[in-house]
Amino acid sequence: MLGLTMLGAAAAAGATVVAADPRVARAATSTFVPAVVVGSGYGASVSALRLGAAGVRTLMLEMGQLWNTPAADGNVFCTMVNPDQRAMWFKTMTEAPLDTLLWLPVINKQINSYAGVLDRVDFPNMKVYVGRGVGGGSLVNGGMAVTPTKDSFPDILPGVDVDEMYTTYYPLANRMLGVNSVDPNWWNTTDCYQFARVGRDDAAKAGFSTAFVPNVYDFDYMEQEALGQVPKSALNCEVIYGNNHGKRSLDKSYVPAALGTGNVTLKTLTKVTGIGRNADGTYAVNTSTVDTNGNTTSSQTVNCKYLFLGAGVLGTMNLLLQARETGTLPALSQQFGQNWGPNGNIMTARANWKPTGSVQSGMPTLGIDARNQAVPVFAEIAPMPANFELFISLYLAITKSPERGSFSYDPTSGQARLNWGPSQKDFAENAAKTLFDKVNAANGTIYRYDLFSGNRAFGDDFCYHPLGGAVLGSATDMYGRVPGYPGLYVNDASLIPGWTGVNPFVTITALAERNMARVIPTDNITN
Ligand code: FAE
Repeated sequence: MLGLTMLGAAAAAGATVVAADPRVARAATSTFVPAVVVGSGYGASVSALRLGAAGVRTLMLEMGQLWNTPAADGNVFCTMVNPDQRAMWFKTMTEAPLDTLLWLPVINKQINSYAGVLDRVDFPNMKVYVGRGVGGGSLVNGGMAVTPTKDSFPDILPGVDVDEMYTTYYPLANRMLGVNSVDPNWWNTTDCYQFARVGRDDAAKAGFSTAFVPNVYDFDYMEQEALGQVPKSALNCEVIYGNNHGKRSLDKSYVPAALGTGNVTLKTLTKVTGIGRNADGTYAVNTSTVDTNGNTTSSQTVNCKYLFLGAGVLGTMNLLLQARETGTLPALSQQFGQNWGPNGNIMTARANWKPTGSVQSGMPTLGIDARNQAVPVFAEIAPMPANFELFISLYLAITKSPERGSFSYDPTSGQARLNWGPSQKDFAENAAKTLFDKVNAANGTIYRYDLFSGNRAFGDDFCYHPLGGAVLGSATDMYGRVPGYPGLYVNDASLIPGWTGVNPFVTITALAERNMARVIPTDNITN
């Protein structure tokens, strides 16, 4: 794997002298670039592309690595059934969401500590999964690219122009991300979606309909995998530790488009450790660069006129709360850190007596659509690829839970800490249970208690979809601008107040596109 990588034509220009705010601890070396984007996930890569396309010299800083170099086994990523150090971000054990199988600790494996692709950040009562590397969550996610129903949108992002989103920004996001749909004829006959057909039939028996969902995985490629014509990825147990083929993650869409403008530079394995403001109104961005073993190789302060935070909810919260509480950005409002939600995520599994298939595509294509219920639920029918028959029906439910958490700053660790109480899972869990109790009753099946530690039927203490903390129109203005700090923007999942009704990345992307289309011309963002 690459160590430090600088890509793109527009390396940060030479040092510019600024009158330093004494509260911002500076690195020995400093440089200036007009715009800095923190992170390289959905919000960040949209920001970088649109800045670059507008001619603004921009530096993208990503703490993970660029995943483009095969390791000794010839593959960039490892599989889920045979994980190694590439799986996790500086962990010595993998942390797959299912703890055990038949109560046996056979799922997670010991690994070497390394700058791997999946991270799990643990807080009391809630563990948050995130992707690490160029492309952020797009590297590890299930690729489900779902546009919410127009009716539900006012509840998702109150105050945002619905028509503009559905006529302009959702179509743009879908096009840029390379969203495509499975051929229903192929889906109906292929072995690798037997688990989904069983899930559909079981739901129908309980009176629930299902809906196909698009994906960014190339379904033509998947069909060729099934025919044995190309190297397998979705059909080779690859998802949460990365896909070697087939998936249009951001490092294959937005990020090369941003670099292709000639104005964007990407620096990897480089973490932003603190932000502050200089006396001349520019921002000071402190960075630390590591090698793949975690050894610090350099540190630098980058000064910029425009600072876009796209570090994902946890990364953006860390930077903003640290800045507010240590006084480097003291005027940040108390709204930063509020209104966090896990998109009502609950995972559960049923013990099926019908075979669900020994070969399962890692990419989900179908959801149980109970969005018209008193408590709306959209339950993705998830694969559990293992290369042998498990008789398991697995689901990730997205429920409309009103529960919200908040972040506070922990001065000891220098990190934002998520406050989420032990009973805050209950609403979402009850909504999922109401639905799956009916599915079980209609099919003569029961829950699996052997997959989540502590004999639990519900994985209710982790989420894949963290949302909120810097909510649009509350912490920021309606376009992600940070009040009191001209030139400082938030543009990632932190803007969305806790729930999107479906899987969130198309909404994060569309919203980021909308925000950039407004702020670049209106704020006269130039070099
Ligand atoms: P995100 O993609 O998280 O990117 C943030 C980036 O910033 C990361 O690359 C970080 O390494 C980097 N970063 C953080 N802090 C710093 C720092 N201080 N300095 C430099 N870099 C930093 O942000 N969503 C769907 O819509 N469909 C799915 O099928 C789906 N499946 C998922 C499955 C899994 C296992 C996971 C973990 C997530 C899944 N998601 C899915 C959620 C989706 O990936 C997530 O909502 C987005 O990735 C969030 O996008 P952001 O732009 O907020």
